[in-house]
Amino acid sequence: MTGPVAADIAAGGLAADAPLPRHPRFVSLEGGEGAGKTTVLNALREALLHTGAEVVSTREPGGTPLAEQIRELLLHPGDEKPSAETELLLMFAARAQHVRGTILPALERGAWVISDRFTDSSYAYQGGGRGLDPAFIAELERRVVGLRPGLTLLLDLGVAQGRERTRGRDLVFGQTPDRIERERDDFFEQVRRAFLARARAEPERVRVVDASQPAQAVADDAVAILRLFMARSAAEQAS
Ligand code: Z5A
Repeated sequence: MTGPVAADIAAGGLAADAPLPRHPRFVSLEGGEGAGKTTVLNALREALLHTGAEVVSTREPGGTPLAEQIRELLLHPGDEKPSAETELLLMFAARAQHVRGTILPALERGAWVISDRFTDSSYAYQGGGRGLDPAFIAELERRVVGLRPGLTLLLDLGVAQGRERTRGRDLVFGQTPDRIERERDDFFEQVRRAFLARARAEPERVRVVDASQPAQAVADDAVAILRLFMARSAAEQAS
């Protein structure tokens, strides 16, 4: 991604006909609840640190102090239920801050960025799950975000299995499900379908990993995909 593109983002978005740039050092992790993003994030981070790279691990919603406050509003809002539109706009408010405050500065100084969720989650949860118009989400993505990851790993897992895993974790850590985690299974089925549709639409960027395997196998698959992606990016740069 070149300097002018970053400047365009900072100035408030890209021209309507400009394709969204993919940054080769920006990796996102996506999937339904309990898919195992935390384990995979740590494995990718280790693999990158071994190459001597600086690695910034971050998450959405969140990733800056203000964006983390927005996360609290989103996941623990009190008695008033946000509308689907409010939810979407808060996700993008957090993302606008995250991109400018954390992601772009890290990429510009040469670091790798691994984000636990990014814009694909908005297409899946607010588009697929809540039924909001993907064209509206695309417009926000263009105006507010202006970039896509070079690589997205979609950890795909059945809804029931994901629920079982998070229930086990919540029991161990005494946690209670947040507002979105309390949605019904059909909501999460729609989310899963929307994620898989994104992988079909952009197979080169969005790579599906079978997250029903044991944790080590999932992490190994993810690291193998990252290494292949890095080799391909290096070959492209050299040619
Ligand atoms: N959201 C949205 O709606 N729109 C957006 O644009 C964005 C987000 C950016 C974020 O909350 C919520 O915001 C999320 C989407 C929405 N809502 N949901 N649902 P979050 O970050 O707190 O939630 P999450 O991303 O779904 O996290 P999660 O449920 O914790 O999933 P995970 O990070 O993938 O799971 P994990 O913590 O790595 O693993 C869960 C448990 O399973 C844990 O005990 C592990 O030890 C275990 N595990 C992991 N892998 C395995 C394997 N392979 N086998 C067996 N057990 C495993």
